[in-house]
Amino acid sequence: MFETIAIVGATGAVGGIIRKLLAERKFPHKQIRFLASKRSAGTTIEFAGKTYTVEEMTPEAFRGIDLAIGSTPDPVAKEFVPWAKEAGCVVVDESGFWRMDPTVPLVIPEVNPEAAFTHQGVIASPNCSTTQMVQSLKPLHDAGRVRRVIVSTYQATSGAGVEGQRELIEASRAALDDQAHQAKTFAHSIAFNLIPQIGSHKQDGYTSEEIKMVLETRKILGDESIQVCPTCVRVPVSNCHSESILVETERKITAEEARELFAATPGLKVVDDLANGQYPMPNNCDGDDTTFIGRIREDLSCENGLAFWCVSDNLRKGAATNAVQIAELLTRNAAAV
Ligand code: 2RA
Repeated sequence: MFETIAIVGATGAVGGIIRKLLAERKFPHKQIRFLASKRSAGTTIEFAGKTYTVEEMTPEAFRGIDLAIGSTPDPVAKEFVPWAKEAGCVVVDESGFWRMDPTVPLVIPEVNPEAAFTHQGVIASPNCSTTQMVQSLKPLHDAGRVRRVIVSTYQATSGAGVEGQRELIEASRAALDDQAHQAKTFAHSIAFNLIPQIGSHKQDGYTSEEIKMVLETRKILGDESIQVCPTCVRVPVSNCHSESILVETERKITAEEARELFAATPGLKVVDDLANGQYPMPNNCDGDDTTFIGRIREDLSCENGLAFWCVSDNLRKGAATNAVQIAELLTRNAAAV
């Protein structure tokens, strides 16, 4: 057991869910501390019926902490992770900064749990759009080897934090009232609109979010030969990312076999009855730790192609839940040693 645990970025949207999950799942610990930026330091938060004062994140603050779960912007993670390591604290980091560092394992507990135990003080949790896709690719890759993936994402505004969710409501209200509204979090108005850009321009016409889906998928599945062509789109949905995924495998996987493979995979749930209008949608996946799969069908244009639809709560399995599950893995391993 890690005696003293901490949440870094405790006052953010994902930090709040991590706090809730640690309490709900009765994460073993003797002491818990909450760290955040100077701006939030001194405020109080509740955990398991007690009130705690948020501490400022400084190098000294990590002394005495055995395990920290971090959910901060990339530049903050770049700064605090070395402080934590120096203090002997293991970090599960939810930011994007350390994910592609070759010395840092990138882990989805249902997919590559063994990688977590190779850590050198920090374990990264993948980007939300990658996590749900890779969860669904894993059983197909094991059964028939994934060669190529074409994915279009429909990403909720919560991916851009509470400001994104707020902007959806404010922009929608302004549009309904025929009022002008200045987009701040997003590059364009999100009300009654789709924005085919998440992140900055990265390379060859792809955005940073899209390149994450390519590189992180290969790293987690341990296969550099997997080809991924993503298009990431922001949609006027409050929470839960959806993805339309087309997979080409080396060996043909029928829709029936895929349904059985998905159904047998921990962390996935199949909701797939088109005739009766049953498929996953953001509104019925919100608040769930499961990744939902539906609309499973064989590709009409390619012999070994399989198409499906995938929805997951990006704040939970896409962020907080995955990080807490990694921490649980480490705790179980520590108990087993
Ligand atoms: C987004 N995937 O949805 C990002 C958050 N990490 O904006």
